[in-house]
Amino acid sequence: MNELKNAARLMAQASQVAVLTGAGISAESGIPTFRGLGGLWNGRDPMSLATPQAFAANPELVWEFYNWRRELVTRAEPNPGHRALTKFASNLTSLTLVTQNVDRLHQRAGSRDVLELHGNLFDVRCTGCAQTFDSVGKTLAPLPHCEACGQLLRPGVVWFGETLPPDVWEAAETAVRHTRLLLVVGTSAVVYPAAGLVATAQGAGSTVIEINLEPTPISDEVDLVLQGKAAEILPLLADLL
Ligand code: BV8
Ligand code: ZN
Repeated sequence: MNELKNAARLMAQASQVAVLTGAGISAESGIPTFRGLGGLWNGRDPMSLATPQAFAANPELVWEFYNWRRELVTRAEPNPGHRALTKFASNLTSLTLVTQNVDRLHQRAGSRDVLELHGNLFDVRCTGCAQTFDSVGKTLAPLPHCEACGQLLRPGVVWFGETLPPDVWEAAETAVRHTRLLLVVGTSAVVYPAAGLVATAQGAGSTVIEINLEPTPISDEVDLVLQGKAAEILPLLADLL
C-alpha cells in the first residue's frame, strides 16, 4: 500500500504528468492483448497481419482480422482503469494521455485530446484518394471500397514498418520531454518508437512509474513499479490523488 501512496505523492507533486498506455489497460474490457495468451487470432499472430505486406497480399484476410477487432471493441466497455484516467485529468495540474491502443476506449471513458500513436480501428482511409472517414457504428463490407474513387479502403491504423502520424508523434514527444512524471501502463514496451518515450522522459529527468501485471524490459529502469492490474491500481491511485 505504501508504494501506492508513494506513487500518488510523486504524481501530486509533479506539475506535469504524462501517461503512456498499451493493450494491458484494455485487457479488463475483454480486448485480447497483442502479445499475451489472447494475442492469437484464429491461430494467426497479429504481428503477421498488421503489416502493409499482409494487406497487399490478402486484403480480405486482413480486413476480416480488423473487422473482428472492430466488432469486439464496439461491444466492449471502458473499464475502471480507463475511467480512473479521466479522474486524474481533473485532479492533476496537467495531464497528457498518449496511447498505443487503437480501440478508442479512452475516448469512450471520457478522456479528451488522446494522442493515438498508432491510429485507431474506426478511422478508415482510402488507399487511392486518402480520404478518411469515421466508421463508428458502421458495418463494413468484407472488402470495403471508397465511395468517392472506388479504390480499396484500409484500416486507419499504423502497421509495422509504417511511420507514426508526424503531428501526433511530435505532440507526444514534446509532452514527454516537458513532463515531470511519466506513468507507463499495460505495455510490454517492445514496440518502437512508442517505447522510446520512456527513455525520452528519463533523459528529461522525469520520474517514471510503471503499472503492469508482470516485469517488462523497462521494469529495472523505472523509479517505481506497481505490479498488478491496471483496472485495480489506477482507481486506487485516483482516490489517493
Ligand atoms: C516504424 C496498430 C519505421 C496496428 C501497432 C523491421 C522493419 C520495420 C520496422 C521495424 C523492424 N524491426 C523493428 C521495427 C520497428 C517496429 C517495432 O517496434 N517492432 C517491434 C515488434 C520489434 N516498429 C514499427 O514498425 C513502427 N514504425 O518503426 O517505422 C519507419 C521509420 C521511418 C520511415 C519509415 C518507417 C510502427 C509500430 C506500430 C505498429 N502498430 N498497432 C494494430 O493494432 O493492429 S503496435 C501494436 O503493439 C499495438 O498497437 C500495441 O499497442 C502495440 C504495443 O503492444 P502493447 O500495447 O505493449 O501490448 P502487448 O500485448 O505487447 O503487451 C501488453 C502488456 O500489458 C504486457 O506487458 C502485459 O503484461 C500487460 N498487461 C496485460 N494485462 C494487464 C496488463 N497490465 C496491467 N493490467 C492488466 N490487466
Ligand atoms: Zn478514394
